[in-house]
Amino acid sequence: MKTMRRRAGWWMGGTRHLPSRRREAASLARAWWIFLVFTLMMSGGRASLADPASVLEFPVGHFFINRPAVGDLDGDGTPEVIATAIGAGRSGLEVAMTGIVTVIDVDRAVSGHWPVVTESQVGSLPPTAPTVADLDGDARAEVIFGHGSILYVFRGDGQLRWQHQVDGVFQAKPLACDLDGDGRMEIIAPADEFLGRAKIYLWRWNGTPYPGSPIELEEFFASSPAMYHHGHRILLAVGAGNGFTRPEGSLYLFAFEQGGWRLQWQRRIGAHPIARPVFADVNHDGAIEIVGGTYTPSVYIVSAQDGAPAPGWPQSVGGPVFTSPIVVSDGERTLVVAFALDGVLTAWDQRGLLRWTLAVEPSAIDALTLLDLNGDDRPELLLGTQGGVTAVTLDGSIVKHWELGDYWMTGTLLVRLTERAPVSLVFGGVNNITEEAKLFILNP
Ligand SMILES: [Ca+2]
Ligand SMILES: [Ca+2]
Ligand SMILES: [Ca+2]
Ligand SMILES: [Ca+2]
Repeated sequence: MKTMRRRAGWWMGGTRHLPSRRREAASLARAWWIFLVFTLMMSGGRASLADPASVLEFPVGHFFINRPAVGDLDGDGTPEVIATAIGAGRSGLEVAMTGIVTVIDVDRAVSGHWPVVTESQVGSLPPTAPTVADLDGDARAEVIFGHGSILYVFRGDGQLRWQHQVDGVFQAKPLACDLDGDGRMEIIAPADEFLGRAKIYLWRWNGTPYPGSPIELEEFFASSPAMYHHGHRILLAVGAGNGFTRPEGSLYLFAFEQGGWRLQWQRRIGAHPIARPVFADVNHDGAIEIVGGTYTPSVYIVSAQDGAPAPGWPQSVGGPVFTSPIVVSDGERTLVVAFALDGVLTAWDQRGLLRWTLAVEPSAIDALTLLDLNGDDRPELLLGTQGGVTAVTLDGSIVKHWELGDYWMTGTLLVRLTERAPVSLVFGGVNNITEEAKLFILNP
């Protein structure tokens, strides 16, 4: 089998075997990790496979790393890789932590002021995953993220452009989107408020508050928001809940109309719809659905029109669903794949009929990415696991596992680092023993 041959031919120096010991995956600290790593669904791509694989590793902090982001920070036409992690080490009883943002260019030294370190925040909250977008249209991307109660916007050269402090805590990856079509992007960032109400803040590119900001939700915690352009309207979906021990939770749908957000509907959905929602026409009827996961644990699909559950949904799974489910369709057949905290991947058809389940590592708690690894025009699923990265076919079998040592990996990002380069897999990992955070660039 082609894939097996490739697997046999793959080798990398210094690789260790997957540890047989499985730490208590759901320890509180790890639960925070899981809770905080919200990620984007990736669109499909194609890699050219050449043996052997090579891997580059860059130290970027300690204890925690988010799924990296990519963007052209200096306007030279090639992308840089951006990672947010915890910056400060632990010393004695110190609990204040900084965030650190590191920028990597694989070909040359990065110019500018990177890495940057944020102000200390009390408690061990890590920074959010970074959003990289050209806010002001000068062809140089800005880096946007939250740490503690502060939202930061850095220019591509690492100079602080602006920052804002709020009452709540930023824990979900912000969004950047041109809401009003003026060619400059707005920022949408949810902030959580324990025993209060989560708020969704909106700012213009230059840091001035957007009219109608913030939008208040009823629950404490908000998921990373998802945006969808529907004709001339922009839809915003966000899940919200009151933590892991309380049953309340809602999915909200807002539409951007006449310069402001209007609530279309709010739907009670399980306990804490924590995975970032996904817009997709799951059943090919031309009407959009919203797909997501909850802490309950379940996977839901509802109509974007009114929030009504789609026939056959929700479906129960064996553990909380922090990772956005992925919807794959070949035009006729649709597969909805979700990953739960018990380490099981589950695939259903659009009506919720079970297609397959597959047990992988329980620590794989981040994004699912699609990549056509072997060029057969059917994508494979890529996911970060404890120890490396795993590729799974849409039929539910593991075709490849890259072992990278005793690290807890984030989800993967597919990046063409230069115009002619093949696709690289970019992801973060935290060492299980030393707690060092690293950025990995794997050329498969
Ligand atoms: Ca660049
Ligand atoms: Ca810019
Ligand atoms: Ca705008
Ligand atoms: Ca539909």
